[in-house]
Amino acid sequence: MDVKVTELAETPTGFIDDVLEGLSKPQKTLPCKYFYDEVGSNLFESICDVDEYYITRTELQLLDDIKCELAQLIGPDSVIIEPGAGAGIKIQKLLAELTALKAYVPIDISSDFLFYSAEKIRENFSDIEIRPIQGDFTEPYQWTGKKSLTNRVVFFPGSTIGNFTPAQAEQFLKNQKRFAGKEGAMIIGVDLVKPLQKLESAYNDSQGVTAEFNKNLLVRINNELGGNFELDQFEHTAVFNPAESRIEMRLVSQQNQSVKINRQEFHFDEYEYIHTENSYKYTIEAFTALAERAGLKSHKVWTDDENLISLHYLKC
Ligand code: AVJ
Repeated sequence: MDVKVTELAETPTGFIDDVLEGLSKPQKTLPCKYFYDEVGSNLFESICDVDEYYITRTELQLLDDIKCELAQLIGPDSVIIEPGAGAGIKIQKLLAELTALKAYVPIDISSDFLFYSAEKIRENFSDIEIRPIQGDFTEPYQWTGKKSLTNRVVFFPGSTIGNFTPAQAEQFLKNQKRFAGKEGAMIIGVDLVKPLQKLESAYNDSQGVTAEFNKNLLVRINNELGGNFELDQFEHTAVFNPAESRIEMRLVSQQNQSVKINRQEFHFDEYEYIHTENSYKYTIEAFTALAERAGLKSHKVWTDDENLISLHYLKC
């Protein structure tokens, strides 16, 4: 494969430091970016297929419906940057419609997925320049190529923005705006507020895929950091926190127990939990207001028939 992968500088100690720090807090917590090793990225792809998880399916359909309009807005000779590109399925809908795209820049923390998607896109769209970047997209990134690439569009679908708190999301959008430049734009996918039952079942699927995805964090700590979590002694739950308008994913200790990581011991009371992920839900109005606070102009918003999700075209 002739796709050159750029790596973002990452501190090799990041995982262990983040884990020890997170588990030392009064409310134990682990950063959700560590879900996505190869196993976890595959589990996430499986989540996208479970009946209860409506986001991916609905957004793919919406993208299909509006792809011509989107391509017109993006215009010719653009560069598309996709933070957290994953398997790169959504972008392929757009690539088919775009004329004279200059480059596609997928960014992902999982190098396996990055290679896989870059190769797939290379197969289907041989004339598009692909510049994958491996790393954590919340860190600043930049070009390594000589050409300065203009007409940049940041493509951030899938409600990934929901992993940030609103304050972090605003900061993220500000950073992307600076990166995209004056003529730049952003396409952001947002999961909308809806009845609690529908939200909670999307994160508590009956096949248990989300539970396995959540527990993969403990598997990684055991395998990579010498942890001794007993996987059966933690239970996955996801609850909607209405005050914060977010789903909280948790791993709940089933008994009074201690766990060792790297000779450090952590105590869990019965029912004490590790907070592993936030997934914020917005109204269209609330998200538009957030984007405007970040200095972006809301150009157009689309939603599906059931108002499950929205896609926002924002101008820098
Ligand atoms: C990838 C962050 C959009 O929050 O819905 C899915 C991750 N976690 N099921 C989401 C996730 C549990 C997902 N995002």
